[in-house]
Amino acid sequence: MAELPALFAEPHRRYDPLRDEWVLVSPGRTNRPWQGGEERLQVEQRPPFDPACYLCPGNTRANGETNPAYATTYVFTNDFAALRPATSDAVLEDGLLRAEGEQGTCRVICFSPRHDLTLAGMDPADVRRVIDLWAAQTAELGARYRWVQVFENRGEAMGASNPHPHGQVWAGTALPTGIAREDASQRAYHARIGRQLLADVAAQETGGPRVVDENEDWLVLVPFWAVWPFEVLVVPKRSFARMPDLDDAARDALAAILGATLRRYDALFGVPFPYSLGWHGAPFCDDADEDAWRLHGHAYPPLLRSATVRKFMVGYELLAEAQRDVTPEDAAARLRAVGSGR
Ligand code: H2U
Ligand code: ZN
Repeated sequence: MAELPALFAEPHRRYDPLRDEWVLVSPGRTNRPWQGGEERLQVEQRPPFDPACYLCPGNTRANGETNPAYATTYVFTNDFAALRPATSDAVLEDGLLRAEGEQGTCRVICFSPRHDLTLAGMDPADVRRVIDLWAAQTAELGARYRWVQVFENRGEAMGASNPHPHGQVWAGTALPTGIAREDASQRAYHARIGRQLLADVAAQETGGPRVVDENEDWLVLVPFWAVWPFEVLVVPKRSFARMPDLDDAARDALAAILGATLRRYDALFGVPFPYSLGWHGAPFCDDADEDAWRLHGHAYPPLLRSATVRKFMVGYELLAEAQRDVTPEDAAARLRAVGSGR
């Protein structure tokens, strides 16, 4: 591997071309003494079925509905949905004060009937089933809504309410702020250069110091501009605008590399690694630019230097700009080194 620029050993800023923003990188700061809070360790043995779990097959949820005896995956409308289909579409404009009604829907996706499994521990064939479901949900809701956000919050540190393997999908009529930024960046880059922004990122990063893993169809890397310590970007090597566009081969290859990446996470500090993981593809707007967009996944884990010390987005980050201590190159090297075995 080529030598890293000397700049990377000193405080410097890096540019995120997807979100059009900067991050401050301050290498070496993790050596500072730490007398602050530590996360509680979440290593508990879970049974395959928990009679008190509201996601296990056959159990009753908070609103009194009963889950079917599902054998693979199960989707239901969130009983405490943040978006609902039949809400006001009124618009308020009062000087600087603006508001608009937002319609949508929120669903919960159970990845497995097994309470004790995680995506990292599931067989590739079962992860493939989850990918197929993510794709189907995206296609179905994309017919009605402009944005479909598929995601998983895992672990108490990320606010997950239940250890049963599950994710969520939220769909809404507006283009959320972060997506609008990614949309504008990819459109502008494609219009200017004639290639996809993420195709060029993949081409430039392949074989480099920030790659964590790759297979025939996918590249997993710690982005040059990563904000979270062990953040990764999952990019297909071929051009797919949205998850439903993935062909059979790309879905199988994704099941393999996603499981492997999440096992690297778990191996890093020897604990079930908390994270938020989600997918971004071309929006379903009438004027969507499918040529500019490339589907990709973001994983944002909060842990910084052990199972118990997390990164906080506070002070300078909240008031000025995101900042990180471990360089993306160091993070990638550590994720490569831990391996992805079961
Ligand atoms: P999280 O673990 O990421 O919070 O997702 C679980 C979701 O499940 C959460 O959004 C919903 C919560 O609203 N839920 C139900 O829909 N029914 C229940 O009986 C409990 C939780
Ligand atoms: Zn359960």
